[in-house]
Amino acid sequence: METLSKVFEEKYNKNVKDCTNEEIYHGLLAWTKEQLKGRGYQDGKKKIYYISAEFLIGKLLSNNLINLGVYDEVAKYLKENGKELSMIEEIEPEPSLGNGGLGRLAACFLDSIATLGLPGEGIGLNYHLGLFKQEFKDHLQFETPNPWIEPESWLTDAGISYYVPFKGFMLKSTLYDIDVAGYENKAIKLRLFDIDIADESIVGEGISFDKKDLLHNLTLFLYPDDSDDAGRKLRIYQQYFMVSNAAQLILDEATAKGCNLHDLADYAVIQINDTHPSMVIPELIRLLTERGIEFEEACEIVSHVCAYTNHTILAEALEKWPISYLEEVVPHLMPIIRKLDERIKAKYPQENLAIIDKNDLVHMAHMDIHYGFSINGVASLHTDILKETELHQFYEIYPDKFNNKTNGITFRRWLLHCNHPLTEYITSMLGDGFRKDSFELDKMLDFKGKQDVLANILKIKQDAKKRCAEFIKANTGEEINTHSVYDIQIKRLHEYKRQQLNALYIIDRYLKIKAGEKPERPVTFIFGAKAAPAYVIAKDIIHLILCLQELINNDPEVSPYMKVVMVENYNVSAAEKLIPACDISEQISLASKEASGTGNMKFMLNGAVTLGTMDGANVEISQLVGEDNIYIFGESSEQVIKHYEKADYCAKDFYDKDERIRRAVDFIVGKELLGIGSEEHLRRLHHEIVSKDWFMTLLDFEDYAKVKDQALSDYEDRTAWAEKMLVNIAKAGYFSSDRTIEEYNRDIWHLTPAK
Ligand code: HBZ
Repeated sequence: METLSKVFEEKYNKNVKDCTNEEIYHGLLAWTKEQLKGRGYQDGKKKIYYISAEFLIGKLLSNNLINLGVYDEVAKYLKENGKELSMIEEIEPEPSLGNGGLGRLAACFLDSIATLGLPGEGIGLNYHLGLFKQEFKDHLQFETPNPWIEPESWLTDAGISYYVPFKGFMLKSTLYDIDVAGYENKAIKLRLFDIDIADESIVGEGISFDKKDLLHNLTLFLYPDDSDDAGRKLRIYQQYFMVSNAAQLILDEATAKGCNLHDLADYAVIQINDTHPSMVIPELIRLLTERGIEFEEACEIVSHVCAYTNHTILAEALEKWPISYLEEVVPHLMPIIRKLDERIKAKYPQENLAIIDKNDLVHMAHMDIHYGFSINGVASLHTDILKETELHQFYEIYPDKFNNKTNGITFRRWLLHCNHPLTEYITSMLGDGFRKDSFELDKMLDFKGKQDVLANILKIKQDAKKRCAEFIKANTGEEINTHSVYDIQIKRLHEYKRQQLNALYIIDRYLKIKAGEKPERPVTFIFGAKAAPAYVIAKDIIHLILCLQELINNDPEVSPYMKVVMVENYNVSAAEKLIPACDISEQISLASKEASGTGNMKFMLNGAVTLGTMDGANVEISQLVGEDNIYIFGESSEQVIKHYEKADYCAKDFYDKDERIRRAVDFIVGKELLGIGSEEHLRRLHHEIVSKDWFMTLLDFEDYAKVKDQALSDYEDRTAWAEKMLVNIAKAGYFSSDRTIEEYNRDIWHLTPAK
């Protein structure tokens, strides 16, 4: 710790004892960056370039200290000097460079690529104001900018720039790197492109700004509101800026290593994370032909370099750009895209295989599948649905391109960093082999039935619940009962994820308590979710939850038995505080709609029991833990897909014939909530659920309520519940992103790990 002490002396001319927490944070930041520099960067002939519009990396200090293997030493050093590392952590701003699961997955993958010693880097954009910061006012979500780049930050100017051509002008980029430490002596880079002239002062009220002022706004926000044409075009500008820079960087790095472009596939493999980076395909072809390669050969080369990951079957999330937009933003790509489309049409005339459809829309995923060599889904069920239904026409012509890569999470952040007591306890039971080989967690099963172990696991959970209650108090002002069951649903707000189903259960329970049915133990229903700024119904659902929070928590007849809290500005840091404390993990999407989910994995690893549908990775979780250790409800994905095919689901029928459902749904527009919230929002939501309910909430309500009641009553047998917790932790090993990345490498990337 001598070098660290020196930093404080040199930077502030002070002893660490006399430094403020801010000074300590900045001193630690500088010191850690120095330590990371000394790391061997993974290099090698062939490299993986993980291109993604999002990297939801979370705060970096503690994670870096853990991966550098110095966390305990630093914490001890600070303690000896009267400081708390946990307080220093609070100072760090969280970069909000992602929306949700897709961005967080990319961040977990970087950690695992580094840890496994694979040569690689992440490539994305340096959004100055990130995704918006969420604020609640009058029970509604408001968006404000989330600046996270301070004069001293994790970013390092890489001294690399490129020119990116747009119609009528060029933009010069600057590249910033963030070092990503792997576990034990390794590191890779996250490379974020930016423009020098981005200007935060153009942001007006909330997150409004002139979307046409591209020279100044290009890298301000992640996914600015795309509810209008200007917003959608801005996304195309951002995407092209990202991939043109990436393509230039990749070609430069490869040629520097001796690549003659014909053999590019020996030097580079690109993983296209969802369709946001898909324009890298025509862009690489453009650059290769500019450098003298024939068009046909350029197509061939690129087809051996690019692989595509699909994260959704929701049609509206699969990007289709109007030709007219592309002509306006990147006219030089359109002749290439047209040629790519003609080549396909010549071979496969079916409309549903076309890149450009009859409405002049360019289907980005179709381009990825035709001109990439691999397409993967993110959980076993999801990949099966892609093959059998959503992308069946492609599976028929390219069966060998399709493969599954079930998602994973980095245990460094989601156990070692966020849950020290549990980590230490597992270490005391198993030794520390599980830190590198997550499958060793399986050995916890040897402790089944051991009363002292079960008691310890319960104690660790109870302590986590106490710490979490403090966080909730600070975030929401609400006091919660630490002996209540913590039932948690944290994820982006989307109708298919069905936060509204949870809300209907809460209403039903409230009505029962009002009618005199007092439950044995209180439950705290915890939510955290941001809604896309232009997603009206999602915002209405937030409004409903916040109104319920107000009504229920302030009703002395009900609040001793249940409370509702919605955490404001849910992000990675909040997740780290909530997940260790969870008893029941809500994973209640309509079956077939959640591609995988990764929160479900974080919760099980921290000893929560899943309440979920047979959707996404829940299916694999249930196979691993067995039916006694998970609560499954609801219609199967096959049935749901049939309902959509036959269009035979009618929400109104459920509403009409089931009085319990009707009472809960009508409560949304009853006098209690109308007395608190906005009539416009509540009526619109009520109407949506009764007359449309596209994600079939009412179909699953009865079964959900039954199974949830069962889980809550099983919770009372504390020993049996602790055993479920133990099995969940033991079986989580499969969901390490190290396993996922090993599979990507084995099946898609074929890289040689550095020694
Ligand atoms: O990707 C999520 C899936 O919903 C989730 O099931 C999966 O676990 C996770 C990782 O594979 N997808 C997203 O998070 N998607 C987005 O955030 C998104 C953002 C902008 C878009 C489309 C999707 O235009």
